[in-house]
Amino acid sequence: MRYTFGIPGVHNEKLIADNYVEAIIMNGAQALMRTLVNAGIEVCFTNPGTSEMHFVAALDSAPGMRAVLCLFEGVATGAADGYARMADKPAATLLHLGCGLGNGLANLHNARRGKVPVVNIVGDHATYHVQYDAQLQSDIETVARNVSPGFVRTSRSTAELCRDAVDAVRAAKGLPGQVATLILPADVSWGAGGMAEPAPQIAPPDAADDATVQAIASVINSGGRTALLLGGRALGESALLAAARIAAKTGIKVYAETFPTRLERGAGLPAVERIAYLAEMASVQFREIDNLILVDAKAPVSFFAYPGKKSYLPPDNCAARTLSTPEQDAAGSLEKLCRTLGADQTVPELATASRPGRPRGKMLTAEKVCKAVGHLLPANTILIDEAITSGLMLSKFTAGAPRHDLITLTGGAIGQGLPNAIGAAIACPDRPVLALIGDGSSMYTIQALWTLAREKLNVTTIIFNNASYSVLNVELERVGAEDAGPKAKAQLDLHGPVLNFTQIAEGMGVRAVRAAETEEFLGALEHALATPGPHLIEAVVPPALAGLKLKLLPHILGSLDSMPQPIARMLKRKIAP
Ligand SMILES: Cc1ncc(C[n+]2csc(CCOP(=O)(O)OP(=O)(O)O)c2C)c(N)n1
Ligand SMILES: [Mg+2]
Repeated sequence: MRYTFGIPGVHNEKLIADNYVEAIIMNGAQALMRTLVNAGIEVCFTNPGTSEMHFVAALDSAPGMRAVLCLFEGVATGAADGYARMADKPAATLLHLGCGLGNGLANLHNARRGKVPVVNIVGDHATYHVQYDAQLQSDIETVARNVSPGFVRTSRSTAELCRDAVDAVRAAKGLPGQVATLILPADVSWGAGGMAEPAPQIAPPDAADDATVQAIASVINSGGRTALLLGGRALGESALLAAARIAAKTGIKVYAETFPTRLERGAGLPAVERIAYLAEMASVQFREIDNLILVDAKAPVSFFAYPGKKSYLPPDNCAARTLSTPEQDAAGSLEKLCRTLGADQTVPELATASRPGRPRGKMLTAEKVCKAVGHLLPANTILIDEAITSGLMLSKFTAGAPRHDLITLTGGAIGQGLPNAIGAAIACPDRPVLALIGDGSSMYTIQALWTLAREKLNVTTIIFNNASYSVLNVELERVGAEDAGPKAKAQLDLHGPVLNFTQIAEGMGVRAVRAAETEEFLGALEHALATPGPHLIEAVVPPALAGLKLKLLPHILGSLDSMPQPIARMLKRKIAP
């Protein structure tokens, strides 16, 4: 606290004198760094340029701030996202003007959709330089607003900088978590007279009020078919336990949103079924629901529009009501509902410990990789799923594995998984991180491997090399795009040259193994999980959905609606458990 200034109630002359001296010698960047550390921000994921040099120089004045260089802005923003998901507090980024921010946008989008806090710091030209419209000049605020709608601010002076930073931290951390963008002109950064600020006070969120809880309890007690839909912060242990108690007491269903920011799961925790990605399958899940209760979640809509198909997934006769909003305390609200329903002593149903056996058969497939993951998953793993079609069986094979956290692609912008792995490993250095990534997805932010190596992070990456944007072949069928010829199909195909991820990884300092056979893969995974530091396993597999399966899928999906519920349910379990 020696460096904080003007704290109400502090009348210690020595402290004030110290601060006065510091204020004279600190520039904006140094004071900003101290303000960030005061606010509990311990890591900055950087990709700097000339306008950020004073911020970079100030890093050495702040022992409490770890700086992690990322070789593309999308890696820095995705790492900040992964960090916050696991640390439950934001990291900072450091990006270079509008172009650097633009490069980082997709993963800031994923963070925004996941309601993840990020303090996004973007350097800018000096305020007086703007009028000359130099080469890198662009409208940063406009770029930022897309991912940072709740807080974009260009700091105008060194004197105001740290108050702006505190406002940014407050905006990022308050619920719902968000990307707060602070634009830092070079002269505001190098200007003298920076004064660090203390951490912002952030009021804890309220639980749902009594009237809302009563009304929802009445809906549940009314006897209609009801489901809870849990999203965001309702997917942590205490919220899940409360929901499972309610389900055990009242017989209602519990669903989780399709792409959780962070889902706690595995043996000893309640197992929740996620809403399916494919709208036709989600409709099967909703078919018998009259009341949908939202807990930090939106009523589900289809990921894309498809000709002739509904966008809004719950059936017309299903009423959606909100127990708690993203601004509120999801777990507290569920616990309150649990007490109101007299379910707080009810024994919840929990996933029992069970692992799949060792996968057999010579040829490796995506399904066998998922089975091997379930077979070997270490306790407390942070499991990152950006495997797209290759991960279809992952949930099934890991349901009874030791307790773990699952991170998924919240905003649908691929290239999230590898950067998330950096952040998650830095947030939780004692936990194993296992990232399952599609070959296509990995190439958006493949430079993340270099940061994994440089920081010596305990991350095992499995890349599914199916030489395809396989899911887009499914989508091609589903949207009914007819007459797709060789030119069209070439846009979804990654042959010629086939990527060699083992060489790519080795070139960035990550130990890598290529496996096309099951035993080879199992050996590589066992070794990677037992040996510290980053590892990459390139799993050479055929596309999970190909040939007859791919041809039949649109027909099966198209006829689900007219099938009896037990058959539709069984098919859903088979295709996307
Ligand atoms: C930023 C971004 N660009 C493009 C897409 C469109 N897209 C969705 S999935 C996909 C291909 C995924 O391929 P891969 O990771 O290899 O998984 P597979 O489909 O083979 O299982 C693409 C290009 C996207 N979702 N996000
Ligand atoms: Mg692929």
